[in-house]
This record gives sequence, structure tokens and C-alpha cells, in this order.
Amino acid sequence: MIVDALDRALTTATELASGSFEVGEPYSAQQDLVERRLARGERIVGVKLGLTSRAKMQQMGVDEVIWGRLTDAMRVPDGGVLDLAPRIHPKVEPEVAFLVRDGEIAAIAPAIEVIDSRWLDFKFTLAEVIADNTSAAGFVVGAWQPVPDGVDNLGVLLEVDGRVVEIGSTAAILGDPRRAFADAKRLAGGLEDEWIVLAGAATAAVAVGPGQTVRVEVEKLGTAALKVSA
Ligand code: 0L1
Ligand code: MG
Repeated sequence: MIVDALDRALTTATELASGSFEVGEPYSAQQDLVERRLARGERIVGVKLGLTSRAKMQQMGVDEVIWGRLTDAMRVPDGGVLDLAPRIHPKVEPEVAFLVRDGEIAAIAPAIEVIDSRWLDFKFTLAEVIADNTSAAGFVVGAWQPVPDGVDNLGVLLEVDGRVVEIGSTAAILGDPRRAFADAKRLAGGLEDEWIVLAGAATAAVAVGPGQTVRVEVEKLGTAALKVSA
């Protein structure tokens, strides 16, 4: 069954071919998959939005965002090391993160999301990627700060080994990343205090390899960084 296969792919860092399993209801498959992680001692620390840019929605032929669950095991400290061993073909995306208090936005931070589809070559149907916890595989959150006026058009840079590889704007995140927060709240059926909401990518995702250093800079918010293991 798909949940067993995805969990095996996750724990052995191997890929599955799209179309090899019936997905059924994709969000309940995702929930079952994440419950396997919780049974191994992980804890939910937030949620992520995916397909938040017009370009990614068009690519998948959808007009609604998707969401997944973040666990503590996915978190890489700012400036810390992303271990390649348990991952298949990771990519990084520059994002912003929100901190939840009383169901509202309490703070904002620059962030990096690491996506690592368990589907071969990142080729999947919408149902398959939802079941695969929307490719969630890791994240870095920079320093939290009060939300500045206007976060709907902040410049974003993604650097690998000191070279700028993508330039974008927070406008690419649903026109305003605060919309992603509202969507996360609606889709997840509420948000818990101290949860993190990863709002979605401000540029295309970029594949990373051994020993590389990744840095994201968001105007007014600062930076977040990671180093890929050798
Ligand atoms: O976070 C994202 O937008 C990724 C969602 C899943 C699609 C993909 O793996 O590219
Ligand atoms: Mg993302």
C-alpha cells in the first residue's frame, strides 16, 4: 500500500515510480505517513504550503495550494548541516516563515525549505505529491522578528557557494505571503501556538549537492543558511 511504500522510500532514501500505487484520499495517506514518523518519536512543529506560485500551479494544472506537516526532525539550525545520507535528491527553496501565537502571526523570519520528493525524478501526480507530505524534507528558519509594514514585495536572493542562483520576490508567494498563513490556518483546521508556517517558495527550487553552502537573503528580514554534508 502507498503509505508503506512512501515510508520505506523515506527511511531508505530510495525512489518510487509515479503510478505504481493507488493513492486513495491523498491527505489521509499523508496523515498516516506522518503518523509513522510520530510513532518513531518525531513531533509536529508546524505546516508548510506548497505550489504557492502561479508558475508551480500552472505546471501541476491546479489552482489551489497544497499543504504538508513539518516535524522537529526536519529542522536544521540556521547555519547548520543538512545531512545528505537520508535524502534522495534534495532541492532548496527560499521562503519566509511565520511564528504562530493565538492563531495569528507573531513573527516572521527568512527561511529555506528543503524538498526531496520520494517520487522518481520529482515526477508525480498531484495526489502523489500530497500523499508524500508535499515533498517536505527539511527547513531552516533565520532570526524571528516583528512583521514589518508590507511584506508583499520583498526582494529575495538564493545563493549557492556564494553565487546568486535565483532572484525573486515575496510577491511570488500568493501575491503576499500573509495569504499563505491564512490558507495554512484554513487547510490545517487551525494552527497551534509556537508552530512554524512555511509560506511557500519565492523562486524556483534548486538542486544541491555534497559540501555546498546555501544562503537565502530576504529584504528587511535578513538571512538563513545551511551547509550540505560532504
Ligand atoms: O514546497 C513546495 O512548493 C513543493 C511542493 C511539492 C512540489 C515539488 O516537490 O516540487
Ligand atoms: Mg516549499
